[in-house]
Amino acid sequence: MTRAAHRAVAEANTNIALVKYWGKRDARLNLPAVGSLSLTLDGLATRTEVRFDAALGSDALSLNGQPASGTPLSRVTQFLDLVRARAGIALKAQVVSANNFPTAAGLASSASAFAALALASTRAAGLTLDGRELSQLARRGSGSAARSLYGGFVHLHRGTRDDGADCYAEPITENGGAEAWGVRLVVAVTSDGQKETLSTDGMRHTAETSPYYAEWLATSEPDLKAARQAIAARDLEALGTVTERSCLSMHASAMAARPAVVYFLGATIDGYRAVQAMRRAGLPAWFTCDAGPHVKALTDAAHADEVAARLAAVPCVLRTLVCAPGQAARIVEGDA
Ligand code: 2P0
Repeated sequence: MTRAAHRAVAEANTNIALVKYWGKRDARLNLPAVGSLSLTLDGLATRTEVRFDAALGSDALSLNGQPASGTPLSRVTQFLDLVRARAGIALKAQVVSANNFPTAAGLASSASAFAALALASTRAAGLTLDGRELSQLARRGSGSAARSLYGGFVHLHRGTRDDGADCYAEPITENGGAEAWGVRLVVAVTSDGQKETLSTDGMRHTAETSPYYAEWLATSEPDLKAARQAIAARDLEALGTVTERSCLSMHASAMAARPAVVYFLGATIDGYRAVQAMRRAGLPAWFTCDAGPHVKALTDAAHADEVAARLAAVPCVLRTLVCAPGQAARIVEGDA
């Protein structure tokens, strides 16, 4: 391996699931219990540099300009161990990662983080993986990260094999396709605090204790099929309808866990009601929400500013953000 091949920098955008992932069928391989379908978002990205260096005695991580230890570092080390095993190297790495949006604010930073880490670390280790292999690797870091390797609409297949070989992400449209269709995702931030229950813990607890978990799982395949049909037909209303029901089914299963996992704040419900009112007023807008309290609304380019203005007027909404479809993860520095 040449010296230059030891370093690479990658960027990946975050994504929002329209058909949700919640629950695992294998925790060790991080295989999801359900497939999921997402939209990669423009303007919300993680940039990660990985440098393997014989002079390092252990992995080191800098996160948003601060040295990181504890769980973030151990997750990165566990992930790099997979890359090192695959590349047949033992070198430790310096990882420098920064988001251009708040970490752990419900905007799925682990998705962009592990997608960028997967791309940068494999390139720095001299590996050349195809998209399917890369998405399988990114999934080991975080399930939603598998989807952030691609732009536009992305389907992460559940797969059925125990080894996970048929669990991988696939782009449904070219980036340009999603852009040309003109969908938009409006994010209404309702809190600057860290979320209460991390996704991994929330979904495990839901699977273990919720009487509605099996019913939630049963919604997934029909919803994925309906979403794919809606995307193929460029039918925003059909896609929005599936988006909203998938989100609410996921949250219903979590809320029925014992004790309950509730991500909603008052502002989340107010935002949901505002989205319902927009539809009554003829605006195309459909609600979704992840493992945090922020309101997200699927709409189109022509109505995105109006949807954002109406969400901004909801009490306790701190700010809004209009996101266009984002591009695939990319190498920005390093050996080509
Ligand atoms: C999703 N979420 O499909 C769902 C909806 C949050 C709510 O994927 O345990 O951080 O690392 O695989 O990817 C967040 O879960 O979970 C997530 P792990 P991840 O976007």
